[in-house]
Amino acid sequence: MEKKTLCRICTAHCPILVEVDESGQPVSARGDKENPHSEGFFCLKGKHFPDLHTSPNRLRHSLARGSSGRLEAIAAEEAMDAVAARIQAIIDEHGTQAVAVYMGTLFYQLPQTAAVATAWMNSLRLRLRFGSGTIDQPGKQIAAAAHGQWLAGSHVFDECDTWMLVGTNPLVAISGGIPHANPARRLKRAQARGLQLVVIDPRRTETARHAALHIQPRPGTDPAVLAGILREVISQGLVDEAFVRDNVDGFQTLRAEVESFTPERVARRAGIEADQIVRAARLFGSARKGAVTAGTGANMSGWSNISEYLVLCLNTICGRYRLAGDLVANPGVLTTRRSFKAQPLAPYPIDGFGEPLRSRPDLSPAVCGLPTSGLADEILLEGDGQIKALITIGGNPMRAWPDQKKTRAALETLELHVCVEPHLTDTARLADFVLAPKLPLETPGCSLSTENLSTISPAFGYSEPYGQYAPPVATPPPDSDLREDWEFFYGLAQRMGLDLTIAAGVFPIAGVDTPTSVLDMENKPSSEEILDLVTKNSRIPLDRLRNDRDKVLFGDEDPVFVEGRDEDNEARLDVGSQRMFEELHEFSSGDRFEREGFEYRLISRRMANTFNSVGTDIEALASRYGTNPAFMHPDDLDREGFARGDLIRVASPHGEIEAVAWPDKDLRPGLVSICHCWGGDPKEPSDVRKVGINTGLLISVEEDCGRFSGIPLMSALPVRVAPG
Ligand SMILES: Nc1nc2c(c(=O)[nH]1)N[C@H]1C(S)=C(S)[C@@H](COP(=O)(O)OP(=O)(O)OC[C@H]3O[C@@H](n4cnc5c(=O)[nH]c(N)nc54)[C@H](O)[C@@H]3O)O[C@H]1N2
Ligand SMILES: Nc1nc2c(c(=O)[nH]1)N[C@H]1C(S)=C(S)[C@@H](COP(=O)(O)OP(=O)(O)OC[C@H]3O[C@@H](n4cnc5c(=O)[nH]c(N)nc54)[C@H](O)[C@@H]3O)O[C@H]1N2
Ligand code: SF4
Ligand SMILES: [Mo]
Repeated sequence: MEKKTLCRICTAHCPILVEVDESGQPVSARGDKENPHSEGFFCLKGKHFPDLHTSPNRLRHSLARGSSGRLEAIAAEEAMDAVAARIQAIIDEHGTQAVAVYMGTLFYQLPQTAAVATAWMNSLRLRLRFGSGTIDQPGKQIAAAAHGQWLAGSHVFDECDTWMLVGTNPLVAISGGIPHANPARRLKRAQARGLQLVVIDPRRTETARHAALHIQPRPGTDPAVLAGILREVISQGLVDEAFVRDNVDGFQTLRAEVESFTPERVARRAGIEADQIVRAARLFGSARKGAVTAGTGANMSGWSNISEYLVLCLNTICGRYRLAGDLVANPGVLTTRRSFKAQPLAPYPIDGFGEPLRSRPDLSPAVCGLPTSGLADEILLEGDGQIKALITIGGNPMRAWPDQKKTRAALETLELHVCVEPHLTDTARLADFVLAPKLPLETPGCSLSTENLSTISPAFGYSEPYGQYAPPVATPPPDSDLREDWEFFYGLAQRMGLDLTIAAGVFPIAGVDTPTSVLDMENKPSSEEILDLVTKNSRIPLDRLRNDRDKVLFGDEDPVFVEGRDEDNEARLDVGSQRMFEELHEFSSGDRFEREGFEYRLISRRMANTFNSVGTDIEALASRYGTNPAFMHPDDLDREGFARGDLIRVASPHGEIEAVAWPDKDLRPGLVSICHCWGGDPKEPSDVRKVGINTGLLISVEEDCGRFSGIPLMSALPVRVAPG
């Protein structure tokens, strides 16, 4: 029987139909062609979503490290008893500063998990919370704090005639930039009605192929390219002067700061044609509606904050926002009911939220959270305040954290490591307890996490009022003893005598009071009840989605228009932030990442068939290359004497890896492009052709880390290559 639900591997949350056998096990999946939003779009990973539920690598029981030193099956309730007692003992002896939590990508994709686990951390007053966001695109939050936010939102893709993407490849990552639901088709339609796409990426990506203008710069030079475009927008007279006059401070500072980035100077620094900067400014600035957005490429290559800040400045001086009286394209479905006002939220503090890490006096909690790149060192540094316990939820540190060897050493040092994880990952193998959860097809869910992404960046989230409820459609594997992720935190709270208050939404919405609810700690709420609470006061009640599963678009509700500015609102956006421009000065003074003898640059990329570490152990998803190859331009391969499939060595100033060479004519010469989150445990011998290699081995968490977030240099990293 086929059942309607949502894929939950990545944030696209594609509507799918899952075939379930008589015993309730999911067998196959396909895109839901009747869904008017996605029109059947899904990907190969989604096709194999059922395999994640039935794979032999899936845990059927929780695990605990026994006296033999091996991980052994343990009943879920017993596991919670033991984990609660161990955490409590550590807190009693060392205080809550000895307990840290790492929230990976899946944490944010499961609304009940995010809500209840956060409530548990709040109740314990845990300070040491780390997330994958600080090794992803932390400049977004930092730049937003320096710049302020426009509370009526940005133009959305479907209404725009220009669009600019910096270091992001939405046709593969399906992660924002172009709306998730069928991005290729949306792009095609938008182009048919005249949208001009500009892509800035050192690789001629699947997305760049469709661009009216593709700028292919040296990696790590986005600040130059963006400053150059800003300068041209200003000198070509393309500034939205009325918007700037009414809403923006710092314009003269911005003009002065970008003045030296002439097209010729940018061309030299970025290795491009000067004319491309002039054209990009014209394409972007002269259109009526549009937006520019950046992705991981622009954030991992050394200049996360200033690149994201310049992106916001470009949107702002071109007035790429909705104004009073405009129709709000997506006023929300499952997020908190709110009004949209044509006014700024003034800039707010970037940092100053508490003590720096003990191991890293340069890294303090900032608006993007605590720096995950500092977590391994913080665990390793002995003495007062050392972290004794780590709880990992929906993440895979051994694959994802930069500096894999240090990560391993840190995980081994812990007194207690608890993973909430459905698969026996490299990280789970090192844990003391693995709490085995049900997977999304076995639990109720909804599209809230993806809708809520709109709070993170322009061009994220849904561009239309879309919402879907996803009931449980499969039963957990036979003879399993699993709980939903959130139930583990509820169970720990009960055992530790904690009260839980959960907040609606997954990410807070600027300018909106988040509704909260106190949980009954005696009679456990159901998962459906938790869903009701995380969608409390939503514009469309979740029950309506439950009761009519075919209705997923809510554009026929009363339209919502942008309201005028509050009378007492005097806030202004800031395009002249000195703290941000300090980074542009540093950038201007030369290439601080250059290292003699390392003539190539390693850049990041995503592979279509795997999602970070997810799917790397599923044959059908890994088999295209069997590994994560080291892509190089064919001319570079010839020059080095490498052929397709050769083993080569790639060395950075911090480490060396063996990888499989692969030609990619779409790369700018001088680059090596390797996908992250592959590779086994560095302490155990493994075949790179079968398990791939971890690029985290090349990355340093000590040098070249970004200000405020600590994001290491994970793209544009200097490397050299040699035969394997
Ligand atoms: N060198 C380098 N490193 C990188 C990057 C890079 O480009 N280059 N990219 C970075 C980025 S952008 C990110 S976001 C991070 C990703 O960092 P992580 O989030 O730490 O890594 P993932 O592989 O996404 O981890 C997801 C985990 O969730 C588990 N999981 C799946 N379903 C469920 C579920 O229902 N419940 C629970 N509890 N767990 C589940 C999966 O098995 C998997 O182990 O990696 C970063 N690391
Ligand atoms: N299939 C698949 N989808 C995914 C993921 C996955 O692993 N697989 N991961 C998910 C996650 S966690 C995230 S955060 C998102 C990320 O989504 P995106 O940010 O879109 O990630 P990528 O597809 O890697 O695109 C980054 C691009 O940046 C380019 N780049 C590298 N260095 C530079 C630079 O210095 N400057 C510029 N301008 N470009 C540069 C690369 O060539 C690459 O094309 O994707 C999500 N979706
Ligand atoms: S893009 Fe693929 S992995 Fe992501 S939600 Fe859709 S089907 Fe699942
Ligand atoms: Mo990410």
